Amino acid sequence: MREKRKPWFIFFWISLFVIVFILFNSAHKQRNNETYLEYSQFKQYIKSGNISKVLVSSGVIKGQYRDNYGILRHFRTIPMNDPNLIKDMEDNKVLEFSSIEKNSWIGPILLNWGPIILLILFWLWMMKGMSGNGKHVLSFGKTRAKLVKNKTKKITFKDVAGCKEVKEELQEIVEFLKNSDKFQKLGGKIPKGVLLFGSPGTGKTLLAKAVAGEAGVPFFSSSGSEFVEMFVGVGASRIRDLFDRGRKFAPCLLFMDEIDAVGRHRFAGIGGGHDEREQTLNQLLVEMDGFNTKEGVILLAATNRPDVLDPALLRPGRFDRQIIVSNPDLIDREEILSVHSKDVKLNSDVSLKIIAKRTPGFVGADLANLINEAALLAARNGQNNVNMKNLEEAIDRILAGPQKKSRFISEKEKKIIAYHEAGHAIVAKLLPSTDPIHKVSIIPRGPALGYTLQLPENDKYLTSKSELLDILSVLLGGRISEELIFSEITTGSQNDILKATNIATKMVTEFGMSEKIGPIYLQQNPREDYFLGKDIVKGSKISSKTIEVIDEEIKNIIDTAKFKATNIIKQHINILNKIVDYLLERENLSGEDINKIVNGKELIPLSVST
Ligand code: NHX
Ligand code: ZN
Repeated sequence: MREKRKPWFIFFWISLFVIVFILFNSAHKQRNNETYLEYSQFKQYIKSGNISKVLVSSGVIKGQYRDNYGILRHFRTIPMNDPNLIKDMEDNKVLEFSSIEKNSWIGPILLNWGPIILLILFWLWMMKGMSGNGKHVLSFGKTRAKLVKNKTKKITFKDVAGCKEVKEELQEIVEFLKNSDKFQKLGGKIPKGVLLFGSPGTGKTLLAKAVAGEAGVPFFSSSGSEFVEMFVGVGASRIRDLFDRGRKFAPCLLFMDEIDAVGRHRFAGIGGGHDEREQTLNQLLVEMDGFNTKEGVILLAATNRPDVLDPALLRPGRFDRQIIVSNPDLIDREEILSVHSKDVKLNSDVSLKIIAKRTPGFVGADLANLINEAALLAARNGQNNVNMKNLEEAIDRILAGPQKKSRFISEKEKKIIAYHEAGHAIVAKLLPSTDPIHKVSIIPRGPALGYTLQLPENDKYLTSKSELLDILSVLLGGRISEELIFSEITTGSQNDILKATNIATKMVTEFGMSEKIGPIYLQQNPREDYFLGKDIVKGSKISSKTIEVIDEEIKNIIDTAKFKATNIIKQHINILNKIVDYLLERENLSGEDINKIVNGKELIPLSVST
């Protein structure tokens, strides 16, 4: 153990030493005006008959004697190897003499020091609790990174569906880990750190495992949160330990998930920063600078919040490579679905291509969850395989929560819900720049009493201004429909209003879509984490006059969208009524059903019930 580098341990040992020292001292301390007598003096007193009482224990003799003035006093002396002591005492009329057990001094010590000992025990116990996992107290400065052994099944790039480009970029790291000596000879500079950016669930951890698996090197997995502790120095010490282990096992791959937990921008947030976290981050930077690329240790880190990372981490020589793991596209999703459904029996009606099409924005974890939910639904129904219906229900579950068919809803409210959803549906259908309707339902699901689901035809990365305006009209369509039919509005539209307000606000303050404001970024609190942080400076620069214009423009946009939606619904009130009738009859309508109704066709009558 390098004591110098572990202040925490030094403190621990020093305090232990001091406590033990005090304890021993106290055991031998003078008490009740005891006089210390030399052994020779003691013997003289015995011979002169001045000793009245003697208590012999190992290490000390105590007793009472009469001094020259005849006053009774307590004395203490150190025993010597003196076989004649008892005989002398008997000869000189020492009235009482006895010996006591060796360890009897523990009694008074416990009485005096018990509370302090208890305090220490409590402190140790606290430490133990804080370092978690019931590990030994003294190991709390150690990293908890686990050495992941791929003994049973080695994970390779083949097990990672999609992310083709990412795999290509990571291949370079694999090459280096595999042939670290070859690279060394050529004197090439090898990246020390690779940062993976991507939404949660995109498979960053899996990719890291696959890199280690491909290269056939040890893989240490840890999470940034493990390095954030209450006590200053603990996190830093763990970072050091992680790198020490890495060097021992080189060439190897260190993986740190959620690095934003330690790598957060310093001086952000209330109070200007966190001492412990800052120290941990500094230690990480020091280790990254310190270790030699020749050692063959590569740190792979993952985060979904690149914006909060301290810029120092991203400087050359630290995380040289930054790889973006994007959400899977259509083809990736199909691939991922087939990987996850490998061990699931699928009915012949299942088309993973269609499922992939219906799940834009889903990441790997969502898709795994989707397959699992579908399998559970199939099992619940007693089916022997998973069919398309199970998969569709699973999508809806993930998007909006489980159905609540048993919730009792009065006829009056059902009608309101039906008009609300029909309002969304008709506006969505009749406006030009909207996504096709997938499903309209008045069966409660999750927090919603009813819902209208639209799905884009293809993956989309950009949204135009007219599309946004149409989305706003669709969102407001539900409430407008309620208002037109019942001349009354309900509380149910709060979520629609929230979404509409958010979109309109972004249009004005982020997307530069307002004529009066122009292309100026005016978002005050772009991310909640910066609340009261460094961005308040930027945020407060917006003048109150501009804020007024922002509010005005947001209202303008909403009003325009509302006007458009109102016109559509007013002009097609008979279609609206028709959708509502069908909804009340069937509870669910597909996009195809809506198309037919809008085109004036009748729906195929239901054969049995729903
Ligand atoms: C309530 N729920 O809270 C009742 C139970 C207007 C026919 N008193 O707009 O269900 O009023 O188009 C995510 C998604 C709150 C979060 C939906 C939080 C809905 C939904 C309120 C339909 N469909 N509103 C809609 C609705 C409601 C709510 C949500 C959320 C209603 C409306 C919820
Ligand atoms: Zn709504």
